Amino acid sequence: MKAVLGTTIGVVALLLAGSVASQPQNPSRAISAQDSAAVGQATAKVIEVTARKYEYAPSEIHVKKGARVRLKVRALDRTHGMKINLYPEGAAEDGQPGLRFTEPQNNWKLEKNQERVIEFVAEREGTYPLKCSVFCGLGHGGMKGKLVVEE
Ligand SMILES: [Cu+2]
Repeated sequence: MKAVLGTTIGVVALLLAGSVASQPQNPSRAISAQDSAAVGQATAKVIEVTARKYEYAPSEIHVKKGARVRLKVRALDRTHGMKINLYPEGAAEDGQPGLRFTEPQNNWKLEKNQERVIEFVAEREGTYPLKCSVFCGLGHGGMKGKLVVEE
């Protein structure tokens, strides 16, 4: 009984020690995450993109692998959309996506004249097709662009 009690106390002590030990780590991790976010924001590559019937400008967006990218997208003439592939052309569409978006989505509605900020880290090189995801007229199916992540 004594041995069991001793073990129980030992386990509780370990758990307490563990939680105490892990507490200082949590704030520091939060701080370092904030710092890297701040650094990321400071170093994000900002690219302005416009959307209108039936094209994006620029139609090809080039970024460097590893870059944090902030697209500022604006629809000029009516509502459009932008859906960006998570995987590069030719890659198997499973596992880690090649683009890591800060929002859990890869498809945005673009209201006319409202700037939409789309932010991601370009993790894997390749060509990522993007296209309009809101029906906008006869040419909608051809409203496409490319995001090219280069080594
Ligand atoms: Cu469209």
